[in-house]
Amino acid sequence: MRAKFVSDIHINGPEDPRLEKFESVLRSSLTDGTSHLFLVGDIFDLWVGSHSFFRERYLAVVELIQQLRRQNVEVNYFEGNHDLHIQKLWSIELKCRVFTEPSYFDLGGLRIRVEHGDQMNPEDTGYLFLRGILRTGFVKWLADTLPGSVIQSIGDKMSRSSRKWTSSPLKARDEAAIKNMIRNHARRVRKNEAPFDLLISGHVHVRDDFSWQDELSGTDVRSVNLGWWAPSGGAPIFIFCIDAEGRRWIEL
Ligand SMILES: [Mn+2]
Repeated sequence: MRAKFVSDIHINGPEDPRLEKFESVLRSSLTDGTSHLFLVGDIFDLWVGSHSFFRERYLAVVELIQQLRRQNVEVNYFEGNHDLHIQKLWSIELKCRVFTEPSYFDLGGLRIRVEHGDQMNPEDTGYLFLRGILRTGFVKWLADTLPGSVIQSIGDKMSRSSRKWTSSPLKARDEAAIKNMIRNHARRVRKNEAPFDLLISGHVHVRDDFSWQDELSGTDVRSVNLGWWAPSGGAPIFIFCIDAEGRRWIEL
């Protein structure tokens, strides 16, 4: 068993060097014993609907995913706020599992909750409202119906405005406050929704790794935020991995 967790690459076109890096993660997963791949949202800066436009734009990724699926690697794609309504292509054609809400997995003896993380901040009512609109059937229908070039140009605008919605409340705070929000969210959902040993999220672009002890059972609990793939020259890039060697970060 080897599970890899990747999120928030924000690949913004075929020329983006992060695309090649992502492809190399997929390629190495064909031969290194990877059994589970978790794409935890915002892999692409824009992928809306099941339009052939995006399939062709990122054909090498599509083909690598097909190869992984042929080798029975389980691929779980959590939609982010930049990759939306991807169900038809990614689930029906590519045979991946697509999630739009937090979900739980049993892996390597651990109960793991995975989520993109865009519902993490309950105070961000503006974004949560926008999220509701973006996920309606009407927007899904538009995404599958409009020509790809139109989607791309609407998407560019939406992407900018969604970034405004999501990042302006966060930018005003410092990194420590974002980490607090991640950890508070982990404690809150563990108490109010369902227990887990490990929570893996993304979205906030701040890499975090925090452990604590459950007050009642005394068991160890861990919250991991995957951070993001900063453009070249930025911070180092990490993915998270669970296998026989443990639960660890891998620097790319
Ligand atoms: Mn996001």
